[in-house]
Order: sequence, then C-alpha cells, then structure tokens
Amino acid sequence: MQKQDASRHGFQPSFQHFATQAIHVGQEPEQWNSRAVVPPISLSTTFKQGTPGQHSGFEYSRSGNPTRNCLEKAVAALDGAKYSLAFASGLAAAVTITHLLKAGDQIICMDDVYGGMNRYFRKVAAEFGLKISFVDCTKTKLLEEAITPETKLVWIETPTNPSLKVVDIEACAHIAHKHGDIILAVDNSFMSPYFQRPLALGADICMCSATKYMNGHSDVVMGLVSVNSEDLHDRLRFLQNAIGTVPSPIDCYLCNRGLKTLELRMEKHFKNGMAVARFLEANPRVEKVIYPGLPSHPQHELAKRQCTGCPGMISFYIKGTLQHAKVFFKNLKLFTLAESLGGYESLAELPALMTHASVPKNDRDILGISDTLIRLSVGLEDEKDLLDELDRALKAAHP
Ligand code: P1T
Repeated sequence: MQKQDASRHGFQPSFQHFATQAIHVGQEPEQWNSRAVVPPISLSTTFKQGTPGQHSGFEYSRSGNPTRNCLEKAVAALDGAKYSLAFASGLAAAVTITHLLKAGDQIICMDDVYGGMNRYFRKVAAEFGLKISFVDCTKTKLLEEAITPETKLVWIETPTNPSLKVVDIEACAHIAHKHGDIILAVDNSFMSPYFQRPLALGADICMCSATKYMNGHSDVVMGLVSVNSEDLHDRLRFLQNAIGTVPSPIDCYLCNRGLKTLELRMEKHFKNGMAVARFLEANPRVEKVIYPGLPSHPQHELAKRQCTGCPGMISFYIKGTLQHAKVFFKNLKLFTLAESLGGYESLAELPALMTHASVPKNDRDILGISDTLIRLSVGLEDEKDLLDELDRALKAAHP
C-alpha cells in the first residue's frame, strides 16, 4: 500500500510539474530581442505597423500587450486550460463573462458568494434585463429545479465566501450540460489552480480574483479567466477588447511574478490554516469553526475528492455577541482588520459589516452571516506566533 503523506491531511497530492510551469511557461527569454530572463514591463500603449492594418502581433495595448501575454500563458498552463485572459479586477472578469448573455437570459448564482458578486448580479446585471436566481448549489437537486429554458449561466464559488461551503463542481457541470448550452463558471479565487482545477472537473469557465492568492502580495487588483473552448475564448477576447476591462502591464508583471511562488505559498497557507483551524476548534471561546480541511466540515469528503489541499481561509463563530467580536479584533496585532484575502499577511474581518454588508440582511441571516461570524485569511507568518495571537485575542474577548 502507498504511504500516506501526513502533511496533506488526506488530500490528494498536488498537480505534477506545477512549480515548473509557474516558473517557465510563457516566460521564454527568446521572445524578447534583449533575451531578458524576467519579462519586461511593456508600457507602450501602441505598436508600430509595417503597412496600414499590418502589425507584428500587437497594435494597441487594450487589444493585446506583451507583458499580459506572458501572464496569460502561465495562467493557462496552471489552470490546465488552452486559453487564459487577464482582466482589471475579479469583478471586471465577471462582468465580461456576463456580457456573453443577453436580456431575458437567466443566471443561477450560488446563494453564498462574495458580497460584491451578489451586488453586481442583483443591482447591475438585473437592471439590464437579466434574471438572477440565488440557489444553494450544494444541494444539486435545488440547482436542477431552478433551471429554466432561459438559464444560460450557472455561477458558483467553491469554497464559498464567507461560509466556506464546498460545491460539487462535477455534479453541477453534469446538470448544466444535461440541459443544453448552459455555461458553468467557477470562481476559483479561494483555491487557486494549485488546490483545484475546475476545468478538469467539467466547468466551462474558471474565473478568479487574482487580487487574492494568485498575486498573493496584496498589491494588485486583477481578474483571470481560463477556458478550453475556442468559441468561448474568441467571444471573451472580443468582449475584453470591446468593453476595455484590461489590467495594466505593471499589474500583469507583478501577478506573473507572484505565480513563481504560488506553490510554496499555498503549501504554507495550508499548513498554517490547518494549525489555526484545529486550534480554534479546540478552543472553548469559539462556537464553531468552518474549514473544509477539518473532518467536522459537512463537505470534507467532497473537498478531499475535488481539491488537493486547503488555503488559509477559515471562518468561525466567536461565542457571545458583536461586542465580543469587536474586542477580539481590537486585540489583534499580527492579523490586520481588513477586507480581502490571500496575501502573505494575515487578515481578519467581520463579513456582516464589511465584505458582505451589501447582501440584504434577510439573506445574510439565512446564510448564517451573523455579527459573530469572523473570517480569517491566514498568512505566511510563523505558526506559533499566529496561535499565540489568536489565544490572546480570544482571552481578551472572553476573560
Ligand atoms: O476584488 P476583485 O478582484 O474585483 O474580486 C472580486 C471577488 C471575486 N470573487 C471572490 C470569491 C472574491 O472574494 C472577490 C473579492 N473579495 C474580497 C475583496 C473579500 O474580502 O472577500
């Protein structure tokens, strides 16, 4: 029998050659006259043409940029995709995908998603005549029941933000494709391709906010989309240029650089995340911990089937009230009270008042996004320092 790797906590080994691809694909020095080993930042907005209408691959930086190309090629390799496209933000990527649809079409969106996605679908896309239904896609029967002849896009996040529910990508793909030409898009921001490859599980679109783990240094806002279908790629490439949702070359450079350490970072996030989750679960000042890597997570077995590990995202309910949560935050030093996630530094936030404040109160109540739900993005600091800090802040909240 093969020996289990204890550091993976029952999860499959990660994808072969990942680190090599992250470092080399799309980065070939031969593509530059200078033979630069590190891709240059190509800031020029426009490129010289030989004769009118004849260019050497680049004409205007919105429609194509050399630094962006390097990043997109690397991301496609990591997502196991034929094509990848970079956008100005995760939301810009989502907006561009939504432009594949027309008025009257229906979007089924997982009920627990990033507050900004919920807001975009409800307050912007719906105003343009798209029908939006929020459904708990962890129950595939509910997804199937929600499908109508108008359904054109199913949008899921897994794990979800902030409740860390795990959605069965393969089952959702099966349902979407059984009903015709429904596109399944998976927001992979929390996992990155190091822990989860939605396209290999049947999704049509893998989207992520590269602002999070992909860039990993909390200094870039960006979105990424990977697809295998040439038709989807061509339509998205057209929309990217036509709408103008492109990132800056400097951000492309930074994100491309971030990818070089993605494997190392995700392994440390997993190690620290597991240690923090176990510590919180054993802590009498904590009501409940949600972390897909813990056997107590309702979809732990699915997570082990679908993912190769877990990131540093942990949600937990502190015992008591909002007041206890506030004292906890006040006593944090290493964890910064701030929105966002996936950077090298640890962050903590209260979704009900911060990232998910735009979700209607009634929906928040149904989803369990209460005043005592705290979300952590566990960074790359020393494990013992993180545990000591949480111990101190919890004791301050509940002396
Ligand atoms: O911020 P932006 O790059 O536009 O990405 C939006 C987005 C999309 N999908 C998920 C799962 C996300 O978490 C986000 C952004 N989320 C935060 C800022 C947050 O603190 O949850």
